[in-house]
Amino acid sequence: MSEQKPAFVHQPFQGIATFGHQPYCPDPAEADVMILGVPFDGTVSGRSGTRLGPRAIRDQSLCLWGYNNALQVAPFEQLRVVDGGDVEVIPPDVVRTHNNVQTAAERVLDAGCMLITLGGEHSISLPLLRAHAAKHGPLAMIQFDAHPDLWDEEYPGLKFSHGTPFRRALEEGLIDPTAFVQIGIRGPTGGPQDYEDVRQSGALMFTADEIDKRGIDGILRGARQRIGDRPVYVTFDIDVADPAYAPGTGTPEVGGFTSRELLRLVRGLRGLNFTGFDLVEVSPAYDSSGITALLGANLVFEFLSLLAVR
Ligand SMILES: [Mn+2]
Repeated sequence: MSEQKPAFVHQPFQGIATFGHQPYCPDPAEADVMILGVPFDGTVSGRSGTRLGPRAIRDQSLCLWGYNNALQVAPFEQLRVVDGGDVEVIPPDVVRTHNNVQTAAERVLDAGCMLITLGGEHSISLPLLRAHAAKHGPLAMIQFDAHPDLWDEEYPGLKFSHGTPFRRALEEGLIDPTAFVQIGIRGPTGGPQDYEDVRQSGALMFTADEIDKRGIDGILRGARQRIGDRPVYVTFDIDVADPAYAPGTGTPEVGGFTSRELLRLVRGLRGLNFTGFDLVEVSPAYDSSGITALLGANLVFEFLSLLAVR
């Protein structure tokens, strides 16, 4: 018999709060996957505070460990995962902050390392998409979100904010509109035009209500059909979850998904040709018992598992 491994003692609250207790390492050449934080909330229109998101997610990630029984993989054993720290942000300057995010992301991708980014607000997906599209070409994208984030302008004359990233991404040719899927959209909008804009963008939109009509498997079937084997970026706004499961976010909308539904939706993406992930809009000041950040940390564990099972 081979020598038995020593019993693993899981001590969540010992040591420095890197993501999932993985080593801090700013060099992507040393890793398969890097976790980066972007503590930026300079453009939010509702409740601010997502700059504290990466830290809260890291805190809650300390309990993550071991084997993912649903996907049958141990991501931290299968992959060299490192925490690369945070991107430098300039709170009042969205353009310079976006440039820093893009530069940091390109550095990771150029080294052949996968990137999972913790926000921060949703505007940061734009520079992340720029970096990923520079490597892979126009991307398929799955957006988990209560809001389409496709506005032209949220504030008159300002093109970059957390309600506009995917309009800009479409204009810049970063997303292939024929392989763009939104899941979980709901809540009041400015008028019927907002949903009409989504349809005209080419996106396949699954509103939150469609889980009752199509079920989780129906949504997954539709999404997978749209995406095929194209390189796909996944952006996950925590407000896709119901506020009962994720109160700690800037723009909560009632009638959202449960944690269990979200885990099934994410796990159901198994086998897609992933290029990168982000998880945004966790705002700890409105959280209760850290449950929003805990859900965020667990979703990142699922993203890692999806990368590990490929
Ligand atoms: Mn969003």
